[in-house]
Amino acid sequence: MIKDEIKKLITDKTACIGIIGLGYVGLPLIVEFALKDFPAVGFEVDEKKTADINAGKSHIVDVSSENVQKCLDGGRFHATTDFAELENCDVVVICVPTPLRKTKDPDMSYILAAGEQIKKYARRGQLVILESTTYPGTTDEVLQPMIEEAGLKLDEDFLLAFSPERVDPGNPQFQTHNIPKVVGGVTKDSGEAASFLYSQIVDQVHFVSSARVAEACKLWENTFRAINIGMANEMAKVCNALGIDTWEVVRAAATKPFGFMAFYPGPGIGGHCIPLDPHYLSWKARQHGFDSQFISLAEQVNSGMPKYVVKLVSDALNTEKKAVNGARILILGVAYKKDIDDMRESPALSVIDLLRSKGAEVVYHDPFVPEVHFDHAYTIGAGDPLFNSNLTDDLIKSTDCVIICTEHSGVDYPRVLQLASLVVDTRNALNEELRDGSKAKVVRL
Ligand code: SAJ
Repeated sequence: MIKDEIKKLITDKTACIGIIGLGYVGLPLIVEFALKDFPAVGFEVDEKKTADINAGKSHIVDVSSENVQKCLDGGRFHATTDFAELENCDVVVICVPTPLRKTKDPDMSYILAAGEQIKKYARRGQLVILESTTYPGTTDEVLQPMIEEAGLKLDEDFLLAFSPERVDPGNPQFQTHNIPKVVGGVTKDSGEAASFLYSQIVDQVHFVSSARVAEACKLWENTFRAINIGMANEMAKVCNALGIDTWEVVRAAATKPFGFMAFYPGPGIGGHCIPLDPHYLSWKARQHGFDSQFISLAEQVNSGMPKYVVKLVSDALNTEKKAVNGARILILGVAYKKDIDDMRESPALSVIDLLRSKGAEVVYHDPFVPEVHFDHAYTIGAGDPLFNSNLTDDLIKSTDCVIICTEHSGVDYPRVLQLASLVVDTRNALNEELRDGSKAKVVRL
């Protein structure tokens, strides 16, 4: 039985682990296996990333270069762009991006490219696992036929499973080994072999009955977040309309020790997971005649937040007898969330674009982001980057409005409140004490 053959290789730690894609998911994973003395080969299409890793350099915040070097020193790990080495791998884990097309449909090109390489070098005796977040059915409808086209039969020649990545970059409390791992096989043997593999590096493996259950589990996790953030954003508008302090309400609700989980309003949702993952689920549901109203409503509310923020700014300027047109506006924090440098899908980009299309002059200060690029999805500035401005007294004093889009730590908010005339705080970065001592007028979501 191929399951027993693969499990024996894993037990003996002679199973060669191949991982396609050495990004924020693949690199931590392969280092975990290599540090546990498994022979491991990392597959990349990026020559520089490959060379850096083979030189003992990590480009991922959660993986130390020391650990990469330690794996290399063990002589059983290296990175390569030569996919022919897949033939030497007994396990192949796919950790490639799953973005959206402009039409908000799944972009499966990275998974298909990985599948083609696996098919090209497939041989008897391999366990293939997909970790990339995708719609239920991908593993058995897309990957299985590709490998079978190589003349291999599932359960006799190869095994196939899905296990969602749950990496939370920069989270000091949860790293690969202590984040429970959900695993589902296209067949029972596949799921058992994949679970046994992960049990070598993860404290808790949660076995489910199929790859589809595992695929759907991941999408439920992140759709849960998108919808609840959408509700927080809608509650902010309700509280605003009723003249109630949103943040005081959610803080009070969060005192309930059960049956409530706090989410907070903001200028919209960014990142490469939450804005995208729900669309994989709704796309697949639509193929089966079901239209998910919650997902589209959450998308509508969340993607409408930049516009709502700009209206708050416009109304606030109006009270000062100023227009957005011609106003000089400083954005504090442009990364998609606090204390990181990631700009992917950041709502600050939409806020800046909307303000500039209304004639405002926009500058930004973000200690994590040296420059901001706008692609052609935005009205203004495609190809014309904005550069980080130092937070000088003159800069703050020269602005008609400061907008806090991301509440990075270490920003001198008291100084901003003393020198600015108007501050729009979309993240509750300014506590009551700061607000009470402020010379600037403060407007909040
Ligand atoms: N956001 C809000 N209000 C909230 C929470 C988040 O506006 O109450 C915004 C954030 O500012 C950000 C976006 O939503 O722009 C996404 O934030 P996130 O906290 O969900 O962070 P991500 O995108 O890094 O999500 C990842 C996900 N991890 C994986 O998919 C493995 C998510 O499942 C995690 O729960 C999340 O990290 C986390 O908790 O850090």
